Amino acid sequence: MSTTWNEATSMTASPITEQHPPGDFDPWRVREDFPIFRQRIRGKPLVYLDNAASTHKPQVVIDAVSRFYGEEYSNIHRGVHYLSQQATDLYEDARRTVRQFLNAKHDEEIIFVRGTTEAINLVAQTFGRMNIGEGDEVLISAIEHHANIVPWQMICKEKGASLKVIPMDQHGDLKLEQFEAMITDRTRLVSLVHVSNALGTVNPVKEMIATAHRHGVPVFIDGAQSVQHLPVDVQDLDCDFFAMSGHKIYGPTGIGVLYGKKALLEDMPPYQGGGDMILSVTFEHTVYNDIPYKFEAGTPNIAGAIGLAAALKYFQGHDITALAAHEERLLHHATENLRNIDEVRLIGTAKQKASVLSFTLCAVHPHDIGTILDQHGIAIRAGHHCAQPVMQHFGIPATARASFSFYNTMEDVDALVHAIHSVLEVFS
Ligand code: C6P
Repeated sequence: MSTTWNEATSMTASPITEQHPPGDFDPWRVREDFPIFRQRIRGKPLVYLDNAASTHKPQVVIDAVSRFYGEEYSNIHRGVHYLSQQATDLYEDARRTVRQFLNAKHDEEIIFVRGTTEAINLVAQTFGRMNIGEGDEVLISAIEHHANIVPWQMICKEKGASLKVIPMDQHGDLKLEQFEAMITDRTRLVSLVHVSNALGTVNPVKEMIATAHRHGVPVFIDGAQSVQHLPVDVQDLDCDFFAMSGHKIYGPTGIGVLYGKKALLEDMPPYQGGGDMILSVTFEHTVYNDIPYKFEAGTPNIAGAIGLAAALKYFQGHDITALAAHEERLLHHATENLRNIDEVRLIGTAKQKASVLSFTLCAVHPHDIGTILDQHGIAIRAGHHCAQPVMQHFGIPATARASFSFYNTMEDVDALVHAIHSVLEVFS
């Protein structure tokens, strides 16, 4: 990758696109890698604009998972036989691939989990259980997904601690001027989304992490919506924990990653008990395994990890700044077109955004928008996007959300705009 996280995230929208003129990146070529685009939906070419929910899979990922089950399959860490050793190597190679992708310092800082949701719950139930006490505080933001609210609410309730929320403005930007003052000597953790799934806001997490660290407070970053759009370097960010989901970055479902700094992970108690997370067990006493195995009880999602590694290698085979410039152009084109429609209200107009366009159409419920768009072969998401507090802030029950990937084209955006006009005609 030619751009560091720092460079990419400090750029405003236009410098990325200026560096990469249209034509630098060919989404039509990329689409050939994804077999799903060969089919028609309701007799029409598939216009898939629900990438924030989940992305499609390139053939290399499908092949890696299929090859594992067909030719390489066995359980891991347990057998002395050839297949088990081979499967173990593949699984541990996958960990190394993730480590390189996130630029973590050590392989053992990478823990395979089911996804971002499980990563946050793991930290809440281990780090949180150990470090949060009565009267303590956990600081999150107003633009979090439920996955970064509820696990903290649960542990705060159990411990008699409180959840504090950094507010946002009417654009969906956090009120950063209030952030530092909200950190107190009772703050035990700051947990922030990197890119909002409902609004597209890109939080300046590097600066926020530095601020929290000045007060000695560790920071968890929810990267579910960032790794597929921005270069992420956990050492450069200096985050203490980072979570991502495989299925949102062209990998399989049911696999995700928790990154944690080694010293923190070593101090934390295990999450679940069972096989593989132990060194020795008697009825009286168990000695836990080292990290990362301490946090990977039971047979893990071996095929998922192998598929995720294939997805990350595939993703890294592209120039991420060219890819980001392309996605930015899609977002810009869609935003400008929707802005010109009187009935459209854009929800989320933050200074820096990535790949998400949420909107409402006056007098048309988002579910109706989604249903009519589906008749045009266009997949978007309609609902609260598991971010009900965000909807409450804007005084709406739901939005329609188009979310872009590097395999989307300008023609996809034009189809969206055209279909929105059809929705308005139906309801006029
Ligand atoms: N957002 C969306 O359509 P899981 O389900 O564990 O892979 O990811 C949870 C999650 C956590 N944080 C953020 C910012 C997210 O966007 C998501 C998943 C999907 O927006 C499903 S609700």
